[in-house]
Amino acid sequence: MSLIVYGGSVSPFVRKVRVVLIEKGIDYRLDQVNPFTPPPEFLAISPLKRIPVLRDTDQPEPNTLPDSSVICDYLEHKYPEPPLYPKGAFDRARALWFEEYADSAVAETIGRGLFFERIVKRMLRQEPDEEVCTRTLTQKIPPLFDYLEREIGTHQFFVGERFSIADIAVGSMFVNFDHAGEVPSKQRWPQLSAYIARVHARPSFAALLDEERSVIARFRAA
Ligand SMILES: N[C@@H](CCC(=O)N[C@@H](CS)C(=O)NCC(=O)O)C(=O)O
Repeated sequence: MSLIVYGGSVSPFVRKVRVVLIEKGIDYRLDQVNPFTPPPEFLAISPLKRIPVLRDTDQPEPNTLPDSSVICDYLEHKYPEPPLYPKGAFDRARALWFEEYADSAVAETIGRGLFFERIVKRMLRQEPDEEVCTRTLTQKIPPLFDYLEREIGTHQFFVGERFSIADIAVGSMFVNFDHAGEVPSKQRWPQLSAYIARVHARPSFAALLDEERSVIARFRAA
């Protein structure tokens, strides 16, 4: 097995990489790294101290790549089948835009405003600040989800009616929303809500959701 992913399984960015690997049917090993207490050698391969990092032992050293978007793009080029990026220049760029939207605004809002409060704080044996969560749910999330609702409309997937990196990135951020005990309202965001259920039902996402829910349940019980 030539590929090692360094990171924690509940990170949405690590999950993006794992979904790509599963969708492409590639074997890999996950080495758990907590980015907040990383082993000293991790800093040498992740200058921004973030997860994930990929190591490809088929390559001579230095053989590591940080950043989920860089890693997913590398995997697409090394293992082109099945393609997870649209072929046309414009569609490909649109898929990268949805990836960016998910990785920046959506990740920040769900990550800091909900997942950190309800899950990470419990891991640290601290109490969640439900006021922060309420503000996130009532003020910050609605415009983000309204945009996704408009864009998905009656389409199966975000770009070109094919599952792509856009769906992997968006779907991945919504797993953390789910871990924080939330689902998008079916009344306000019917299309987005059905789309997320569809994406999470894919075998790649379903397998990881299953694995992660048992980790999350342990923290909830703690
Ligand atoms: N742009 C990066 C973001 C990665 C990221 O922010 N990972 C978080 C975990 S979800 C992390 O390592 N945080 C540690 C820190 O910010 O110190 C990517 O796509 O890989």
